[in-house]
Amino acid sequence: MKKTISIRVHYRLLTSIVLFIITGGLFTSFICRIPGHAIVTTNEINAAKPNVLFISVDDLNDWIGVLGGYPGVQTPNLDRLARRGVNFTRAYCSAPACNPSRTSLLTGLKPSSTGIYNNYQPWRPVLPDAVTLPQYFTANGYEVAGSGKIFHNSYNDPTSWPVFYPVQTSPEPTNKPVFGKGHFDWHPVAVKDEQMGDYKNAQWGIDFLGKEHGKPFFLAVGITRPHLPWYVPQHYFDRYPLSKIVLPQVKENDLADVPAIGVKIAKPQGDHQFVLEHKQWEKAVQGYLASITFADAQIGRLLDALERSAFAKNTIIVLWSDHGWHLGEKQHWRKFALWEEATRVPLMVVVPGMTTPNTTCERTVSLLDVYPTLADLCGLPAKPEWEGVSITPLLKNPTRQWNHPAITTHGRSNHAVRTERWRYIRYSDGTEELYDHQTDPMEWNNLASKGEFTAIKKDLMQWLPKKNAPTAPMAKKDLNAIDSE
Ligand SMILES: [Ca+2]
Ligand SMILES: [Ca+2]
Repeated sequence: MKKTISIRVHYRLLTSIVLFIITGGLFTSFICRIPGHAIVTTNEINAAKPNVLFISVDDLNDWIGVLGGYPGVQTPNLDRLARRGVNFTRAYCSAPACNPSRTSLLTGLKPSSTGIYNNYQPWRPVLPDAVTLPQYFTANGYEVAGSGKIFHNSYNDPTSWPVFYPVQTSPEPTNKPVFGKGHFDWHPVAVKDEQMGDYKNAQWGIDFLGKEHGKPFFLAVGITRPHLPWYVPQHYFDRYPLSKIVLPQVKENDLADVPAIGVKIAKPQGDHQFVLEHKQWEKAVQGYLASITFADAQIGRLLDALERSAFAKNTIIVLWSDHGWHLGEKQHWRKFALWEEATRVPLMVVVPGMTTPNTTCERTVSLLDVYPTLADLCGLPAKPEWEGVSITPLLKNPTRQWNHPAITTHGRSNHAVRTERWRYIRYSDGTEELYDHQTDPMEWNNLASKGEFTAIKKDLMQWLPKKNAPTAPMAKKDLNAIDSE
């Protein structure tokens, strides 16, 4: 009898251990209280699997303090986040538009492999079997939740989110556009921060962080500003008096040495001419800066919430923007181009126990690397279809050698290859641009036609994608698509 009980006890114990191992010890949500300490949840106990706070910002270029794109920009929260871990100074998007950039990051696939190049291409019908980053975390035992703009607005993926709080709308001026055209517009709105959509989407994330979680979580929060229109509360505009606005440097005739497709992309007779004719350049720059500082404040609220939560010490933070933005450089506005301003993005990563505070990494990395990196950091198995590489070695040692140029694709067969020194662009008709960032950070002098750079070009060319997938079907004509068929 005694023996039977003992066997039963052992059997129960064994079953519990097996279940604990199978589920990663996460299926229970018990709470224990250690005398003199705050409540400790299973989440903290299960230190092997960190949580992930995944923050995306829309249309934010390098105009943040730690990237130095605009002197005097006020981004105290982005700066403090960067200083908590590794700030990547040469991070680039896979595509300079919302939908293709986000689809690439969230599926781990290059635009040139999927044919998702533009904003009006529903990506899910093209990639019915793709396992997205949130899906992969769900499949691996994570509690996954999203708030705001993660996928492109029109093509959010319901199957990716067990829990999702959609993009909230923001108040807008009654007589819009005020200074611009369409949603290419900028003006203060007489509302409190609390009435803004991004405030509400960040708040949802803050509330999530304030709750108990029995499993490790993957929380994605997408901030929509500084995406157009640049309508944010007055006090953000007040921080950037018009008299102190500094305009981007633009070289006269900069487009003279740019191939025809590049000139078509820049469209100097479009937004730039409009801005000049209506004397809006300073005001537009002010609107972008105000929108950046507004977005920064929402990110700060989220970071504060994480810091005061039970998850502060066991949560990886990754923050990225989907692409950059031109505000007149090369007589171009918006994204939709293969130059530095449109392709360079903020990317900062904090990994407790791994990254060193105040670290800068100058190696070229791609947003394509985010998916394999997060999987790697959380101990989840790599999948052969992923086309990026885990940048974990750089998180451990940001100055190590790294031979992975960043590739950006804009429309079919138009690519940019970025190494630490060079930007090489090749368009679908074979025309080229080559810039030496050591001497020409503004990309003013196209060296592609000069004989002495033949070997350098040849070296850069080997990184061009071998496959250029046909353009996937478009739901409607995209005026910003360079290869609208
Ligand atoms: Ca965007
Ligand atoms: Ca030029």
